[in-house]
Amino acid sequence: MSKVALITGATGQDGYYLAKLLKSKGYTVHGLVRRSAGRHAEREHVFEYLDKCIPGDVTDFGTLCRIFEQHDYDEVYHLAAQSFVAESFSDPFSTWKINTQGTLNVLEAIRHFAPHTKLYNAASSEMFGNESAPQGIDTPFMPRSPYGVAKLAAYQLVKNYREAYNLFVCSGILFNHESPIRGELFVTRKIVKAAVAIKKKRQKELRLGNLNAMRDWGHAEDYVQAMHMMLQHARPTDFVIGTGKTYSIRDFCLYTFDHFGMNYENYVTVSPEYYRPAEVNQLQADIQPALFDLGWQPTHTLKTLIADMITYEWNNS
Ligand code: G4F
Repeated sequence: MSKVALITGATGQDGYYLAKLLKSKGYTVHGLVRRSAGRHAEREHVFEYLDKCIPGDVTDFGTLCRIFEQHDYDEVYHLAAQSFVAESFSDPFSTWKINTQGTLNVLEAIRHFAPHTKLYNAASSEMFGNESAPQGIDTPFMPRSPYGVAKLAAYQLVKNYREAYNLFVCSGILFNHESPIRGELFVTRKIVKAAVAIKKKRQKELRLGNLNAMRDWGHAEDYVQAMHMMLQHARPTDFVIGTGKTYSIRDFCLYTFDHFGMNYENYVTVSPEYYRPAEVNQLQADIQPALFDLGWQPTHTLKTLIADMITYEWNNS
C-alpha cells in the first residue's frame, strides 16, 4: 500500500520539490491549495505531482476538520505560510494568522481526527534572530521580526502538542533555501534575475538593501529530503537544517555577477527602502545532529546553487 501524504502550501517552492520527491517514492500526494493563491507559472508543474488538489486555507479550521475526517493521511507536511520576512513588518496580522493560527488549526485537527498521522512543521532560522552563529537546536531564540515571532509560537505549539498528547509531530528549523523557482522578492532570485537582465542589456542597475547581512543558503531540493527523512526517523525530533556555511548578500552579488564576468559594484546600489526595521545579521546552521542523527547532508554548495539558478534564469527570461 502506498503512503498517503498531504502538503499544505503545495504551490510554494518547497511544495513543488516535496511533491516531486514524494511521487518518486510512490506516495499518493494531496495538496492543500488556497483558492486565492495566485497562479505561479514556474510552479504549475506541481499539479503533475498531485494526485488530488484540495482547495482550502489553513486559517479555516472547519475545512481542515472536514479534510481529516474524509482522508486518512500517513504524513502531513505543513508548509503553508506567509514566508516573506519583510512583509511581516507591513502586515503582522495576516502573518500571525497564517503562520501561528494556521499551525494551531493543523495540530488541533490532527489531535481530534488523526492522532496517528505524522506531522512535519516548517519552522525557520529567523527564530534565532541575532543569537551568535552557529545556531543549533539548543541555541536560545531571539526573533527580530513578526515573522520570526509567529514561527516561534508555532514551533512551541508543535513541541507542546508532542509532549502533551504524545503525537508524532516535529519541526525542521530550516535555514534559507533557494532554487530556480524561488519567489522573485527574495534576495537571491532578485540578484540572479537582475544579473541576467543586465547581461542581456534589458536592465541597467539593481537596487538592494543591507548587503552586509549573512545567510546560510542551501538548495530547496536538498531540504525537502530532510523533511521526508524527519518523518521516517524513529522518534519525532526537531532538527536544524542548513549547510553550515555563511555568506553575505555582498558575496552572493559578487559570485553571481562574476559568473558573467561583471563587477557587481558597477551595477548594485543600496537603497534604504529595502532595509528592515530590525535585521538578522548572521545565520549559520550547526548541522551536526542532522548529519549524525538524521543521516542527511546537503549536496549543493553556494556556487552550485547560484549556477543552477542562473542556468534556469538565462534559459527562461
Ligand atoms: O531573501 P530574504 O528576503 O530572506 P530572509 O529574510 O532571510 O527569509 C528567508 O529565510 C528564512 C529562513 O531564515 C525563512 F524563514 C523565510 O521564510 C525566507 O525564506 O532576505 C535575506 C537577506 C536579509 O538580511 C535582507 O535584509 O537579504 C537582505 N536584503 C538586502 N537587500 C534583501 C534585499 N532582501 C530582499 N528580500 N530584498 C532586497 O532587496
